[in-house]
Amino acid sequence: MTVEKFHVGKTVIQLVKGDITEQETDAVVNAANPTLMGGGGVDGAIHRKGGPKILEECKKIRETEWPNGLPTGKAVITSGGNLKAKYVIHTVGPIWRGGNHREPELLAEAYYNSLKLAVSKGLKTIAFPSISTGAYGYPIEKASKIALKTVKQFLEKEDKLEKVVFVLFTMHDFKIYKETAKQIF
Ligand code: AR6
Repeated sequence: MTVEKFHVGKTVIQLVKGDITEQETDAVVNAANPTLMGGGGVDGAIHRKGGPKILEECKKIRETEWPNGLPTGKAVITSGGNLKAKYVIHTVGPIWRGGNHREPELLAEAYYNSLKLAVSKGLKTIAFPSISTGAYGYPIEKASKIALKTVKQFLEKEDKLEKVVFVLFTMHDFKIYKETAKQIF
């Protein structure tokens, strides 16, 4: 099985093995970098499939709201361009530097601020990739605990979301999230 389901109150937490750009949730989250100008991994895939509209909106955000770049842990929203998702929430996870440089706190903020932004826009469903565990080098066992705990804590106080999906790109990553989720939910 490559789909697992858990619940926090009325909200369904789903773990799936798949591609974030194929999700039909209201929003998909982009594991971006502070420039908001695209990159590899999830970021590259989202901009490639979503088309130029997303980048245009990111440029506007840089010109207006965040001229020096989006700080780690913060989140902003654009339309989803050609994606199935209506919106992309761009957040920046921390680069892993051994674990003593506020990485856990900043990773939790990236998830928390993305969820908060989704709720503030009235969205009901959101899909996350495993933020920071690719190019940014965050060990995935540690990252999965923070990701799932942060979502749980958020949903215990906020019941407006119907579904939160974690999209894991490989079977290996999916299994790690599944084991972590069994401990947390
Ligand atoms: N769908 C779901 N997950 C994916 C996909 C996909 N299409 N592609 C990769 N992953 P990364 P980061 C997984 O590197 O670590 C970019 O260049 C991947 O296997 O996308 O936060 C940005 O511009 C990994 O488990 O994000 C930044 O500079 C996870 O998604 C930097 O990388 C995250 O990998 C951000 O690094």
